[in-house]
Amino acid sequence: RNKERSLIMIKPNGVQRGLVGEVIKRFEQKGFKLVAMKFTQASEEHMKTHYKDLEKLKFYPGLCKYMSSNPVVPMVWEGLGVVKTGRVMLGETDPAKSLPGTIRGDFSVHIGRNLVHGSDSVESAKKEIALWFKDDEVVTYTAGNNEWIYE
Ligand code: DAT
Ligand code: MG
Repeated sequence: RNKERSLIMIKPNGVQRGLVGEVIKRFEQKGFKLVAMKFTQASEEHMKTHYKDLEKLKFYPGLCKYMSSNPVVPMVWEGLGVVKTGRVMLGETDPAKSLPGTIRGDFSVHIGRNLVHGSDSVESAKKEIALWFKDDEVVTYTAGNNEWIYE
């Protein structure tokens, strides 16, 4: 219980704009638990796999090229309802529809540069986590603040 996981990834523009700490801060302050993180530049092939569901869409080639053009910060966050709540914290896919207070609403303008990725279901989270992290790169530990976050 409370072990749901989501892949949250800071995109190349989040890294370049110095917003890595800001994104991490929001998930930390919410009370979610960081269980994996890396700083890496992915290959275009890797991004094509990550976004496989979108392969028929016109922006897919440009999206995969962009996402592999510079470093990204993929992370695994754990906690009660983290997939759904993580998406709420991100905002809508289109930053113009994202409310202030959300990450995309506060820090981005264009749909193709919306700063951060978040898994859209528990099932896709499992697939994405397996794509970005080896089993032993996801760390099991007890968070010291656990009893202050869950009843
Ligand atoms: P989300 O990232 O909110 O899950 P998605 O899975 O539908 O959105 O699309 C993946 C990414 O592709 C999205 O974060 C930004 C980009 N994208 C989506 N729709 C786009 C569009 N119409 N034009 C350009 N890029 C788009
Ligand atoms: Mg998506």
